[in-house]
Order: sequence, then C-alpha cells, then structure tokens
Amino acid sequence: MEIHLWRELLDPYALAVDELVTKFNHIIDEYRHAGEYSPIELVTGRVKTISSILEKAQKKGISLEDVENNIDDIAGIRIICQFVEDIYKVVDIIKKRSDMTVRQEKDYINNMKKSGYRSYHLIVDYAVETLKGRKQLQVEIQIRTLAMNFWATIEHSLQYKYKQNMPENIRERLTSAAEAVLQLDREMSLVRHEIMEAQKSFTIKANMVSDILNNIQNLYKVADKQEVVRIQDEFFRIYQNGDHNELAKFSRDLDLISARYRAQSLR
Ligand code: 0O2
Repeated sequence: MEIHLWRELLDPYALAVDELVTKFNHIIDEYRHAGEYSPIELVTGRVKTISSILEKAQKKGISLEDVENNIDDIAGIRIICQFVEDIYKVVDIIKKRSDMTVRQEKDYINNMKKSGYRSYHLIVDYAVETLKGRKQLQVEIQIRTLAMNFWATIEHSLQYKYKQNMPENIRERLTSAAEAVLQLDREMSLVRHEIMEAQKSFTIKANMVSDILNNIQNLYKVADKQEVVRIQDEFFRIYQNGDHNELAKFSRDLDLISARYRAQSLR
C-alpha cells in the first residue's frame, strides 16, 4: 500500500476524531452553561499511527485490505470522568444520540482485566461527509475515571517498554496499584455528592460573574460613564465580600438596568 493511500484511508478517521472531540466538548459546555455538574471532565482523541495499525494487523493476522473492517480503534476517543458513576451517565448519553450507533460494548469496570485494566469501551458506527461522499466508520470510545486513566497510561508505557517480558516485581506493583485505584474510586464515590455540589456552585458563580462583566461592558458603550464606574465598584465590593446571595441580587438588578437601556436604544 502506497503512502498516499494510507493518507486517503486515515483522513476520514481524522475528521471523525475532530468532530467527536468537538461534540463531546460541547456537552461539557452545555452542562457548565446551565450551571450543572458535567459528567465529562476531559475529552481527547487520536488516530492510530500507521506503525501501530501495522503492528496490530500483524499480531492479529489481518491483511492490509481488511484493516478497516477488522481494526475498530483506528479512530479513538477517550472520555475522562471524575467518578465511576459518571461513566455510566456518559454511556447513556452516547446511546441516546442519533449521530452514532453503539455496535459493541465492553465493561472492563465491572469485569476488570487480568492486568488490572479498568475502563468502559464502546465501538460506535459514525458517519463523516467527505469529498467522495458519506463514509461510515467505526470509532472506539474509551470512558474511564481520572484514576483509571493514570493507571492505564503508566501501565501502557511499561507494556511498551517490556513487551511480553515485564519483570514480575513490576507486574506485582501494577497489580497493587490497580487495587489502590479501585479503592480510590470507591472512596471518591462516597464524597461525590459533596464534590458535585461544590463544583456546581463554582460553575454558577463563574457564569454569574461572566454575565455581570458582559453587562458592565455593554453598559459602558451606552450609559453614563460615571454610573458604569459606580456599578463596577459596587460589583468589586460585593465580589470581595463573597456573599453569593448578594451577588445574585446584584446580577438580577444589573440585568434590569441593561434591559432598560436596550429598550431605550430601540426607541
Ligand atoms: P493502543 O496502543 O492503546 O491502541 P481483543 O481483540 O478484544 O482481544 P482489543 O481489540 O485490543 O482486544 O480490544 P480491547 O481489549 O478492548 O482493548 C482495546 C484497547 O483498550 C487497547 O488498544 C488499549 O488502548 C486498551 N487496553 C486494553 N487492555 C489494556 C490493558 O491491559 N492495559 C492498558 N494500559 N490498556 C489496555 P490497543 O490497540 O491494544 O493499544
């Protein structure tokens, strides 16, 4: 297979990865703009390198013509969550979408691999539009917690370093680290509700501050400058006090002032 054919093969997968990373990042934005806790913490994506594809094809005895049908992680998305519970919420979100269809799922969280690996894998069918028309692809989505991701990343590097010959003492350390990760996820789940509440109120406050500053900026263009400076000073005073209710009332009042100016400008 010539190099330009590889590019032709891989380009649609790169498009799928770009689109899906954008779409999952938008889910985070939607939650945050609504002042809600997002079950997705972070999204990354990658197209498998040609050398990894060749290595996998060789290991599994797949001919180059069959690569697309038999290697289902040429496009890979990784979704990182804070808590195990979030993983199942994300799986639900994905299953309800109309732009992808789950064709396979593997729950390595309830069925931890012998290595200690934990993660939730979905293979989805996803279509992209290319110059040659619509192309249906398979994409692997790995969903895991921050702690699971830490373990898997380290273990993956060690696997790469030692291939099939990982020293016994390192294997044992990884096994006990996997146990510690399991324990950490369990402990974190116990305080999930409190952390979610704290993050939610942080998001609400951040949104409120952003609205207030937008309003002040817009007022600066249309209102009396001294009045706007007075409003801004008042905002800083309330912000420094740290009283959430006072800030919320200030935000509502400022909305009314801004609406009044908008109405005036329409006359
Ligand atoms: P890479 O380099 O990450 O792309 P199967 O055909 O079911 O036997 P397959 O197709 O590899 O095996 O599926 P599986 O087991 O669901 O694994 C898919 C991906 O999950 C792997 O891709 C890894 O990314 C990750 N994974 C699976 N098991 C482990 C593990 O024990 N440790 C770590 N760190 N990651 C794991 P690749 O292509 O193997 O590797």
